[in-house]
This record gives sequence, C-alpha cells and structure tokens, in this order.
Amino acid sequence: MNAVAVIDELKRRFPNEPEYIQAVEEVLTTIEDVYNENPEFDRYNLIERLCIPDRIFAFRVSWVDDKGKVHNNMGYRVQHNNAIGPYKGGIRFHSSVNLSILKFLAFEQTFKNSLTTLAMGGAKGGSDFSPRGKSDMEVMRFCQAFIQELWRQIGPDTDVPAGDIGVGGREVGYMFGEYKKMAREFTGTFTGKGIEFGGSLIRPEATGYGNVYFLLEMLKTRGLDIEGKRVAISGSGNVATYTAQKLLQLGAKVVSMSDSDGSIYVPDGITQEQLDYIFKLKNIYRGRIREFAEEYGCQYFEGERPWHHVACDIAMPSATQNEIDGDDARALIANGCIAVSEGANMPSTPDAIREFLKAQILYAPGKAANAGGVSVSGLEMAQNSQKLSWSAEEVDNKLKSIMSEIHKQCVKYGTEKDGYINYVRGANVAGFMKVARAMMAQGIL
Ligand code: NDP
Ligand code: 2IT
Repeated sequence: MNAVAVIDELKRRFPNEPEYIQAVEEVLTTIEDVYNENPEFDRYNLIERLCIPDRIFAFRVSWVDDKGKVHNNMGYRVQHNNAIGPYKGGIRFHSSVNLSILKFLAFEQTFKNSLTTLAMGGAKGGSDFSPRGKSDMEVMRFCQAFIQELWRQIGPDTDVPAGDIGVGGREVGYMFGEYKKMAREFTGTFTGKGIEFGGSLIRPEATGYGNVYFLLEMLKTRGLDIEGKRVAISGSGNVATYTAQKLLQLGAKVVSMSDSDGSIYVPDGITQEQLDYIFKLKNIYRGRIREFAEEYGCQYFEGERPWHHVACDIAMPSATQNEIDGDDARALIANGCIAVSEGANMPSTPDAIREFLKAQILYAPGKAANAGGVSVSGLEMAQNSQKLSWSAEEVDNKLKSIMSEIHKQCVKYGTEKDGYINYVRGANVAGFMKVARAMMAQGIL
C-alpha cells in the first residue's frame, strides 16, 4: 500500500468529505509500514475495504413542531465494519451533521472499538436536526420519526446505536421506546438507556471517567500525579462534565469549560457546587455556559475556545472535531501544557497533532482516550444479553482495567526508539491489526 496514492484515490472518489479524508489520512500514514510487512493484506485489497464503509443508509425525517409546522431533516446510519462484532456507535444530532462527519466518526469508531478488547464493529449515525431550543415533545416526535425509518437496519446482534453530541438519556429513551414498539421486542438495541429499562450503571459517566483513567496511566509513565494539576476542558456536555467530576474527586483543578458560544476561565478551579450548577444548567434548564460566568462572576470569552486564554498543565478537549488548531496547540505548549487527552473525537487538527508530537508531550488521541464510553456500552450489551445488571463498582472496575489495557496496547505498538510513546501510532496500529486479521480470516466480503 502506498498511503498517499490510496488517499488521493479516496479524495477523487469522495471530493466533498474533508473530515472523512482527514481521519483516514491520519490512520493510513501511521499504519503503512506495518501493513506492508504483511503482503497478503494488499493481495486482498484490505485497505480499501477497511476505508470504505460496508453500507450507508440515508433517509428523510419529517416531523411536526409544536406550532403545527412540518420540518424535513436528513437522517443517516453509516455501518462501517463488522469484522469483530456487531456494528456499534453513537448517534449525533447537530445542525452540522453530514455524511463526511458521520463517515469519519464511523471509521474512527471501528479502530476505537477494536482497542476496547470487546467484540464490537464500528458505526455512526445521526441527523442535521438540532435539539437546541426544541421542546421535549418536539424532540420526542423527531426521535420517533427517525427510528420509524431506521429500525429495520438495527438490532441487538446487528447494529446497536447509542448517544453522541445532542443525543443523551432523553433522546436514547425516546428512540429505544419507538424501536421497541416497531420491532415488537425488548432487547439491548440501544446503549445509554435509563437504569430502569436495561441501562448500565456508570454508562453516563464512562467516557469522562475513562478519559481521566487513561490520563492517569499516561502521567504514570513520567512519574507524575494528577493532584493539583490545572486542567482545561472544552465543552460542558456529557463527556466534559463527567471528566470534570472525576478530576475534582482526584484533587485536580478544572480551570475552564465551554459551549459553542464561548468559554469560562476559573484560575483557582471550579468547586463541586459550581460543577453541580453546570450539570443542572446544561441538563435541566438547557442554558448557556455564559450564565455560569454571570452567576459566579468569572471571566467569559465570547465566541472563543479555551486554549489561548488559560494557563493549564493538561488539556482535555471534550466538545467537537477540529477544535484545537495549530495555533491553539502552540499556545498550549507555550503556556506549559504537558498532556492532552482527547474526550472528543478528532478534536485536534493534523497541524495540532504535529505540534504535540514535535514537543513530545503526552498526547492521547480520542480513539484511545475516549474509548471508555463505548466500552461500557459493550458492558451494557453483555448485561442485557445475560438479563442481569452489575453494580456500579463492578462496572467501574472493568472500565479501569479496559482503559489500562488500551494504554498497554498503545505502549506496545507506539514506543519509539528514544522511548517516547507515540500514542497516535500505538492506537492506530493496535486497532488496525485486530480488524485486519479478522477481515483476512473471513474472506473478501
Ligand atoms: P454533548 O451534546 O453532551 O455535549 C457537547 C458539548 O460540546 C456541548 O457543550 C456543546 O455546546 C459543545 N459543542 C458541540 N458542538 C460544538 C461545536 N461545533 N463547536 C463548539 N462547541 C460544540 O455531547 P458529548 O459530550 O456526548 O460529546 C462531546 C464529544 O465527545 C464529541 O466529539 C463526541 O463525539 C465525543 N464522544 C462522546 C461519547 C459519549 O459517550 N457521549 C463517547 C466518546 C466520544 P452547545 O451546547 O453550545 O452545543
Ligand atoms: O464516539 C463514541 O464512542 C460514542 N459516541 C459512544 C458510542 C457508543 O456506542 O457508546
């Protein structure tokens, strides 16, 4: 395989999909050597079969708002690869959703799920519908209309969706309800469900907690501890808030959080009471992070991401893709940042990644650091098939050992001659090898 040639061909065939090409390029350039050490891979043209999704569903979702107006959104499900298990991955509801974004997310998910040690393939879905500013009833009607189109393509052993941006417990509940009604079955066809109907304890916390567990493993390689460290987080949704919660429990200082309108800076670190306020603000009142600044009188940067404005030891981007560019990365490094652990999917641009690797700081790509969420989704599937539920402690312990195992795989495949751990290479090679072996064993499909 010549990575440049494969990418050029994908660019030619999919010219309007920059995020998808970006994600593929990052992986192919790091696995090229290992791929070429196995000539049988190329004879089976494995690389193209791994980059191009198995199938994509696209459909119109029509729904009626509270005033009786009819809206038409697009809905999608990208089933990327099921070589190692049923398709698995979240659903995103955001006005920016398009095929390029969902194809990049489904591609990333395939490698991430491979790293978790569990049997899950990769998928992603979503819609350009935004729940922001919609009533509960409007969200419910949208979710029902979305699932009326999608339900035939998913199932407990076929494809198991979950949450992502704009899709939390409320949306999963509505989608699961409609699925159950259409399919006439009560199975584990969604993860992130409510505790009363098959959800796993610790699933809401899992991505944020898992990211902190991964960060602890990285710090350990340099003999460092989390206590007292200043951490800049972006976002104030599911991943960001549970990341902050675990950090507070461990004695770190969370100096920033944000939303799509701006970011707050709290140099001494937010308190537990302030974090509780953010939970309520975001999940119950569905308000803006600006209101936190008004309530507590801290600095607020309208329309800005945190990276240029805060002094921090650690950055944990937990909002969206491409939210740290090269300039942001240089500012973080200049301000003394020693570690970046990604809660979001592909939050750093290629330029930013180059800066982190050049400076040899601890840098964990999302497919390793945020894999805790889908891992506990896998544990939710296991509990659902057994018709059992495990205690919070049991799930949390399993999550810790999975994150530690992912870290080990990154060290194994990513340690360079000078001892620097290149987690990008480590995660990509480890994730790729398992999927590649499974695809080879199953023939050309
Ligand atoms: P939420 O919808 O709960 O929160 C998203 C947060 O990011 C909000 O604060 C939102 O602000 C902000 N945000 C979203 N889009 C943008 C944007 N375009 N620009 C600036 N800010 C933005 O989503 P999650 O916390 O679930 O997801 C966050 C990230 O983590 C995503 O990249 C997701 O793919 C990834 N992830 C999620 C997992 C999960 O289990 N939920 C698992 C692994 C990764 P606002 O409210 O203003 O929109
Ligand atoms: O990006 C992700 O890993 C998720 N949004 C979670 C997917 C899942 O199936 O739990």
